Amino acid sequence: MTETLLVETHGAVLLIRLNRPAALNAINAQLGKELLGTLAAFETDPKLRCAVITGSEKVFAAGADVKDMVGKTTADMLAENYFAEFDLMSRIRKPVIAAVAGFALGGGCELAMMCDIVIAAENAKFGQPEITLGVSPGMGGSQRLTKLVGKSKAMDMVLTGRMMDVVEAERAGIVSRIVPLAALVEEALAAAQKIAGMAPLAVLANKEMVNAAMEMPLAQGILFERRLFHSLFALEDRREGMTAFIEKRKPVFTGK
Ligand code: CO8
Repeated sequence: MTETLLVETHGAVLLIRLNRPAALNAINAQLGKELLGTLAAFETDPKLRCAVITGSEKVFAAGADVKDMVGKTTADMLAENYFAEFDLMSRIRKPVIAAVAGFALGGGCELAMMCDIVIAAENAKFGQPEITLGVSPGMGGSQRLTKLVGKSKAMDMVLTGRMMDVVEAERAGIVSRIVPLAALVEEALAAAQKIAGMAPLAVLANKEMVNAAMEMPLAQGILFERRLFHSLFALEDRREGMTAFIEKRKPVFTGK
C-alpha cells in the first residue's frame, strides 16, 4: 500500500489499484513514481509472475493530472523530462494486464495501452481528449493508438477528443475482452493466474515476440520468433510441458 495505490498479492499475481478517487485517479508525479516503483519491484521479485493494474468501478484513470501540469512551462517539462519514466512499461518483461472500468482517458488510456492485455468492463470508455486542453497525447498515445486502431480512427480520437465505448474499443483492437463490471477484477485475476501457471521463461519469450511484432519488419520478426522458439528447447520446462501432454497429466513447471 502506498499513498496513491492499493496493492495486494494473490499468489504469484500482483494486483495494483490506482487510488486517487478525489482526482479520478489522475496520474500525478507521486502516482507515477509509486506505480513505476511498484512495477520495478514486481519485475525483480521471483515469486511474482503477472501483474494486474486496475482503478475503481467509475474510473481507471482520467489522464495525467491537469492541476499538476497547468502551471508548468516548457522549460519545466524538459528539465523534469515529464513522465519519461513511464518508458519502464516497455522494458518490463513480465506480463501486465490492465483491468479497465469507467474512464480511461488521456494518460489513463495510454497507461492501459502500455499494458500487455486490456480486459474491460461494460462501462469502460477510452479516449485521448488532450486536444480539448490545447495539448496532445504525451505518453505514447498517438503512436500506440495508431498501431492498434489504424490511422483514421486514431486521427478521429486524437483530433476530436471523443470517447470510444467498450464495444468500439474491443472491435478496434484496444480491448481483448469485455466482461461484466462486477466480475472485472476476478476475470483479470483469473487470466493473470492462468499466465502465472505457465512456464515462466516461456511466458517472457512469448511476450517478447508479440512485442517484436509492434516494432520489427515482418521477416525480422518471424526470424526473431523462430530463434526464440528454438531457444526454448534448452529449457527443462519445455521437455516437461511436452512430456506431460503425451502422458496426459498436468505439467509441473520449475522455471528452469
Ligand atoms: N487531472 C486532474 N484532476 C482531474 C482530472 C485530471 N485529468 N480528471 C478529473 N479530475 C478531477 C476534477 O477536476 C474534479 O475535481 P474537483 O472535485 O476538485 O473539481 C474531480 O476529478 C471529479 O471530476 P469531474 O467533476 O469532472 O467528474 P465527472 O464525472 O463529471 O467527469 C470526466 C469525469 C469525464 C473523466 C472528467 O473529469 C474529465 O473530462 N476529466 C479530464 C480528462 C482529460 O482531459 N484527461 C486528459 C488529461 S491530459 C493527459 O492525460 C496528458 C497525458 C500525457 C502527459 C505526459 C507528458 C509528457
